[in-house]
Amino acid sequence: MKLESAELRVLELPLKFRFQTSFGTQTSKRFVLLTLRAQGLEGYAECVTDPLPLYREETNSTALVMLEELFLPLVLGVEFANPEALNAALEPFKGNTMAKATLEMAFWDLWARSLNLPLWQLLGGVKSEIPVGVSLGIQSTVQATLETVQKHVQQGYKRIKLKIKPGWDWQPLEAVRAEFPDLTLTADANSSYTLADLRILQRIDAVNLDYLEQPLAFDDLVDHAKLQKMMHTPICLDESIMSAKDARKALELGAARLINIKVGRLGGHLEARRTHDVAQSFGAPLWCGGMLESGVGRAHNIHLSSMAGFTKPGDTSSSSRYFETDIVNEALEATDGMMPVPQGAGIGMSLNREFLERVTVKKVVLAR
Ligand code: OSB
Ligand code: MG
Repeated sequence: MKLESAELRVLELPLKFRFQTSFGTQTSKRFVLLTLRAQGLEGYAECVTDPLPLYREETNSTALVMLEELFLPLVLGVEFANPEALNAALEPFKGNTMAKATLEMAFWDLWARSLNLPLWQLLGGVKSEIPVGVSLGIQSTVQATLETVQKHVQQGYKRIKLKIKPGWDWQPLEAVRAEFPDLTLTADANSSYTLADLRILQRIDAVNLDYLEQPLAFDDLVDHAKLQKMMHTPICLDESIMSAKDARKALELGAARLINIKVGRLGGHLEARRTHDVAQSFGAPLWCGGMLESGVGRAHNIHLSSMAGFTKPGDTSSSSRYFETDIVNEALEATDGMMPVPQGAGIGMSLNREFLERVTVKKVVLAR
């Protein structure tokens, strides 16, 4: 199909909670939404960057520049038979995987709509509902942590993940474990430790976590491999894995025993699928991460999670947890920890236009 025009919007949605991680605190979600148009149809995707380069290097601003000045001018007016063909056009350019993913994912949505098929089917998904967990930000007290864990356990989430940082790690984890001995519990450090913190990491090792997510720096596979040898708890890598090749190296090196896939971090669904296949070839479990996405990004994550290798609960919890009003009309709500995979064409989402206008901070239209 020939891409006719594109619309980039910067949106800002208030979050229902204050989300604190080892790298910062946010009370709203500011992100780039891309609409691609062809044959009277639209395809949607959102970029997983944030305003600041705290998770990885890319930001909303760098993604906007790359999309507006390089990637979109390159593809508008051009005929692409399938996502593979589009990806080949982006392939020579280094990095910028979050910006690339935005374009690739919107193309998948558009292409699936043109074939009148749900995205999950084109990706090779096999499930009509997926198990989901929840990622809970750093709370101000242990008591508040216990209360929010209790609330989400009652809502049926199949795994609870606590954000941790140096100075706030064994305290909440040991308290939650004491109160919930059988809970599937994990922790995400977002790169905030080094091997010098070994004694604390060994104390965390005794909590019986299902896995510990990204304890060390994003660019340090070697130290993760050293740490994995000193811990029983499996290490799961998130920030470190930007490609299927990264996943292969991490698993080969023993830097991780499982992988968190985020399609928006990996450059798109094709690379996410290759990463899925690499993990499967190592017998490594997989799960789908999240970046506090609106209904557009969330739907992409859910479609991807319908593939067979996603055996552990993802971070794709109910949209209503995050936002009072979402930019999509369709609900994305889990019941007893199971999220249904949308069945409409493409990602199966339509935009709430009136609300979209209200939360738009900036808009750029490109045509060829
Ligand atoms: O590390 O998984 C992460 C949110 C923003 C940036 C990084 C991460 C997260 C989450 C939230 O853990 C997952 C979600 O609920 O979308
Ligand atoms: Mg993470």
